[in-house]
Amino acid sequence: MAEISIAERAGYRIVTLDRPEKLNATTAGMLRALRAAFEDAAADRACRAVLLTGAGRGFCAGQDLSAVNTLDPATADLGALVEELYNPLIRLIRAHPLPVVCAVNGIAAGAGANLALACDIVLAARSASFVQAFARIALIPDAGGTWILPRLVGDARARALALLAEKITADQAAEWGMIWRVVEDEALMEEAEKLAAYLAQQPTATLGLIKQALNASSTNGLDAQLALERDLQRKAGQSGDYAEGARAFLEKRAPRFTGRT
Ligand code: T3D
Repeated sequence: MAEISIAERAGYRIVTLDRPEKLNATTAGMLRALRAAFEDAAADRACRAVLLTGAGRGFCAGQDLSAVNTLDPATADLGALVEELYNPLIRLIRAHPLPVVCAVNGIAAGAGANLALACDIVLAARSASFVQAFARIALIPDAGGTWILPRLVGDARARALALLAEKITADQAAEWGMIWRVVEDEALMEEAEKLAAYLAQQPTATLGLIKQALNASSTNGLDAQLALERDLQRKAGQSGDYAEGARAFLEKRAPRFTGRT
């Protein structure tokens, strides 16, 4: 069973984690389906943004822990699960050519929190919360958490969040720069869809280049980053969308971007 649902909209797709009775805790099937959904979106020329959210009262409670009863610590290899299921998904979202919006509708725990934080623009409902739940069950933050958290909130806060596994509110997450914005619960999906629809009309190929540059900046020195900006700007400048954007500005009209290079 896929355990996600996908809704088509004009120019974008909504991917919904769909196991509400378990707060959308992830299973192997769900993680594989998610990966396929992001790959399909990247391959579809009509799709120019992706919106990820969760069904029900939670966004995602992290890895489904129900299989732990059959776990044999002597032979367990959670590293294999992380390598096969989480790592490719997180890499895919970070490097995705399209902008990925996340609407966090409720609790985002463990890998569920880090799945949300891997997205490009994260909105959260005022009642949502985030918890790096891993240490409570004697695991380390995965799904990119140890990489992305310190970059978003700084080392001191990342350490406390990971070591204490304390839940923080959406307001606190926004104040710390962990997410983009908090919106009232009842307005979350409307705002998130508005954002995805807006992005879907922008020069999306260039937005993909912007993501590429920002991703590289975490490991590049200034010289390497300047060289990358030169190369990516060359690509951006050769896109029809640049010509259209500049022409529209001069003609004092709204641009009509195609999202192609
Ligand atoms: O394979 C590996 O383990 C490696 C990868 C690890 C990645 C990870 O994500 S590790 C972290 C796993 N997640 C957690 O530790 C969080 C566990 N859940 C919670 O702490 C709480 O459920 C929440 C704080 C998220 C929400 O609390 P609350 O009180 O709002 O809801 P609840 O009553 O605890 O949960 C509602 C139902 O969802 C409940 O089922 P039931 O009793 O009504 O049938 C609960 O058991 C289920 N549920 C919630 N989280 C999980 C889960 N079932 C399985 N796995 C879960 N992670």
